[in-house]
Amino acid sequence: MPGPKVVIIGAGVVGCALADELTGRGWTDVTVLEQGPLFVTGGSSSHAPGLVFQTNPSRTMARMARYTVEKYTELACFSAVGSLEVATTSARLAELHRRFGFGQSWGIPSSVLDADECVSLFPLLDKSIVLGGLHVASDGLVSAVKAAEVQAGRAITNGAQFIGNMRVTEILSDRGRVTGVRTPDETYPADIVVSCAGFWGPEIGKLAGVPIPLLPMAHQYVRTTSAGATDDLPILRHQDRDLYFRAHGDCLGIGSYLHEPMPVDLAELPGDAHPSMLPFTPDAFKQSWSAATELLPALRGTALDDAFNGVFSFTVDGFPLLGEARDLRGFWVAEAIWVTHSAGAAKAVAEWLVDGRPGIDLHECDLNRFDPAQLAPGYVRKRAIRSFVEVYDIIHPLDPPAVRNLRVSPFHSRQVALGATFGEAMGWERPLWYATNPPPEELRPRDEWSARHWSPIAETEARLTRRRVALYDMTPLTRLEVIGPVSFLNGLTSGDVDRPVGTVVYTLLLDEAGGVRSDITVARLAEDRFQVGVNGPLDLDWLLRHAPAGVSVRDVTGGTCGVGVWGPRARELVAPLTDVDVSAEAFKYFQVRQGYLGMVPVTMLRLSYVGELGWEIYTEAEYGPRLWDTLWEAGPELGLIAAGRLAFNSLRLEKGYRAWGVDMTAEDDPFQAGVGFAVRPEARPAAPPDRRLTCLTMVDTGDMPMGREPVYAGGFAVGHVTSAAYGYTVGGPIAYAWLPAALSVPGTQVEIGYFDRRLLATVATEPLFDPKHERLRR
Ligand code: FFO
Repeated sequence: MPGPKVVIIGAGVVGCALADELTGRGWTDVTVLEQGPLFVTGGSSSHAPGLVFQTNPSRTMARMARYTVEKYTELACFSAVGSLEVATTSARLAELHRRFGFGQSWGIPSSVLDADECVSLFPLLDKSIVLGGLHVASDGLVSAVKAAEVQAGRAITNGAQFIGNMRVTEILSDRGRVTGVRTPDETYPADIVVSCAGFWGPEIGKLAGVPIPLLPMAHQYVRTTSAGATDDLPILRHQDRDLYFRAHGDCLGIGSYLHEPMPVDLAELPGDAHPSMLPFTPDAFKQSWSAATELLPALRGTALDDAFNGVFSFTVDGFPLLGEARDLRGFWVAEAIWVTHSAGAAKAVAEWLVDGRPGIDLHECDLNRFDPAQLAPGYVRKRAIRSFVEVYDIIHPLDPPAVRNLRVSPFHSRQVALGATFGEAMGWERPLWYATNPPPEELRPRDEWSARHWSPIAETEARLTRRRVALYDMTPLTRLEVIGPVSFLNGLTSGDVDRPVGTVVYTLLLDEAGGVRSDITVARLAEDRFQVGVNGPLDLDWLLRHAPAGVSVRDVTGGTCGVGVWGPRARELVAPLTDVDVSAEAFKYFQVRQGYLGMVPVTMLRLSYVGELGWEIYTEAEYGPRLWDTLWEAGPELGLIAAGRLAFNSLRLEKGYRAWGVDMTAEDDPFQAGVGFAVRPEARPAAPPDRRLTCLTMVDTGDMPMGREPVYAGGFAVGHVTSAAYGYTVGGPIAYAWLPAALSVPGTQVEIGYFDRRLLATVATEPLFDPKHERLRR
């Protein structure tokens, strides 16, 4: 069985890697069409400088890079010269310690060096400006064209066909399924078309009617004359000045991101052999040159030998675009992938195609991860340009993105009036805290990094939620309306959702291998009508993919809104305002009712991600301000406050509630992740999990991890932190971490790596707060 008929568009390093990975898995009917010549195609691979730095905050990106190194080493296309990132500022040195931590978390060994050690690795450095460095011995250099050629060669041996100078001019489809591609002279029928067109992706996307949110940009690369380099020099980054370096024999190559962003209009690319190598703009390089000579004084005696502005892909969030288009089945994309991740991304896509699921969690890279608003060309452009500018910047996980106020809830003006500081998620503005709430009288110390985009007011908001009642904006939570027989949802969920009308069920979407694709709430509003609370566009995608004819699945998030009204006084607040009987007997935990709140028609779900009595109250957007005001005006006697995401996150961690995509992904099964209770009894495994999402309590030193930090036991990295927050009402910092089951035993002592510090932590019995769920059920 040769597998389905596959056409790959593009024979750059990604297209070739994919052809190799597919044919290696027995899908041998693979045709690769390349608009340029083979294998110096004229795309980004043809001029890629080939530096591979594996360290990345993302575990998925780090693992794709690690596989790329392993594979290209095996194929003799990789030279493991190692890498060195130098720090010339104390902030950068701290950042290198943080990056060392990512390496520990993801299994990429590295070490932080002092200035002397840096110079002995890279003798051309001016020691007087170097404070230290990060050395990754397994990083190095790959020739992208050679890697493409070698992988193509193996694919050809296994049955693939490569055709150069063959431009795809049409994508053929029939009733929402791809059927082939056309070139000027020929038609190539196909069951599956994978666009590996790199920065030309948006053009191919247009042929298919599929928006491809990437922006081609030029960046400067030069080669010096003889600079006293040697081929064994590590690759070098000088992030404080947006530069990188590699040896070419005794010359140096210098890449720069220090210049103004240069977005490229595809229509204006030269039609010659190197369309992606634009003329060098020497003026734009002046600053880079002076920064380069400052770091490497030997460069002062050299000249520029060869220089160009090379075109490559940028995306809004820096992640690649992988997966199948939602609206054109069989049309796949593997784009915005740098050489660094080429083989790893190709392997994941090949597994996804052949096995039906990628071997690693790809939610950060999924083509369908965006809300429609995030596909707007202006949005893509603005955010991609920011990605370019910030490529080597020290990025805090809560730093605001380039585009703000794209989506605001109907409560926005009320929140502004209350002094909200907003964060952003999926285009939505979300209050982090409200300045009109007072900070606590006694301020606890907090380290500079975790104190960014944070306020001590979070403590007040958390405490008052537990003591009185608080309003949380739930509008950004993705909500789907599903209309159809219950068998549809019931076939996709881990637990039974065929419960009486008026019931809400917390349940999981599991993939074919039992991995947690999402955790959702299903509220049965009528026999065949459901409101489903999910974790974003990928869940919509999953339901649409599985929906049979006659079932309607619709994202109703925009156009509706909602508040969480939570705290011990929630019932006192809501009862006088609504015709719904909210007594404990009539409206139980995990039930849903519809009625009015004041004059506003509402759907009320009795559940709480913060672990308190109360309701999520939803309505149509036009009633939003009235909904908020109705609650707010009734609030003063009860001490109602508005509260933000910082308090929310602290409270949910006290309660042990998982955040999908952060604490657990499709790589984890429900029992490892601690949500096995949501799985039907007959589907539970016999063997206990080998690793567990584990609750840790920490000694309060003022240091507060943010997630992704390594966890050490016996001197070795044994796991990583997923989420952490100060638990105000449990009286100390909390971290959740993945640990081997043998260590996931209450009382076990571990250490969390945070910058250059080790923080003591102890495995705790969870949840830390209200383990009997008494507060929710009263
Ligand atoms: N849907 C709604 N309506 N509200 C939410 O906050 C969320 N989520 C995600 C996505 N969907 C949502 C789901 N996460 C619980 C835990 C995690 C959740 C949602 C709810 C929860 O209440 N768990 C309880 C009850 C379980 C049960 O009785 O079956 C528990 O674990 O004890 C927000 O991210």
